Amino acid sequence: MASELSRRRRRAPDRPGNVSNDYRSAVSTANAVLPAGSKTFTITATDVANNSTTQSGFSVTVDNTAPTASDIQTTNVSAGTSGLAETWDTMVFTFAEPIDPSSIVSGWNGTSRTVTLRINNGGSSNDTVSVYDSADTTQLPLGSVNLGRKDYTGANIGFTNSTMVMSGSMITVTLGTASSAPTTAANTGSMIWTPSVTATDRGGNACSTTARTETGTADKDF
Ligand SMILES: [Ca+2]
Ligand SMILES: [Ca+2]
Ligand SMILES: [Ca+2]
Ligand SMILES: [Ca+2]
Repeated sequence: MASELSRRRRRAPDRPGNVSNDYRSAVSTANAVLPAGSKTFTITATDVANNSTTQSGFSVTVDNTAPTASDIQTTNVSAGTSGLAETWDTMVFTFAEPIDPSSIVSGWNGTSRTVTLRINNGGSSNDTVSVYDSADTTQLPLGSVNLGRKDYTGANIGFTNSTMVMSGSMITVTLGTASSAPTTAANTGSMIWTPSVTATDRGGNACSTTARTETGTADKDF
């Protein structure tokens, strides 16, 4: 795998009026054999008369490791019904390392934003979850979650005005308003999350699509 230099963000100091600038370069592939870890580098500027100056003291992190799925969990809202997907229930996608939020939504910095969580009726197969944009038209590259059971819904449901926020290696989706009523799972199950290769870490390494089963004792989700 090619070594990738992590992209670095530069934020200008806040100016009067709280106008700030955020700039990032494209991913640079520095060297295919650089070992992972912190590396220092210098920048040399040369003018047309060949006068040059070199500035040291810069550093980057080389990341050669593809991100992977670590865990998938749900929570049930306080006083909610376990096994029933409801407003304020959550689904938590945990990666093995922080991923680049802008690989999930272009320009996203990880702060709370509106999305649509869909629970798809699997019919004779298990029900599944996928996450779409706020308009419920474009699927986000959070992959697909097999809910491990068939009785979370009998119809395709979209939870509009759901929210998505990133913290460390976790992306938490909090359910919004259901387009139709889901059903309550009659018993426990274990979810299986298959991530999307479109998600990347900050070094641009594509996520492994190896599926990950919910950790812990089988329980009712949502
Ligand atoms: Ca990595
Ligand atoms: Ca619930
Ligand atoms: Ca179903
Ligand atoms: Ca479960």
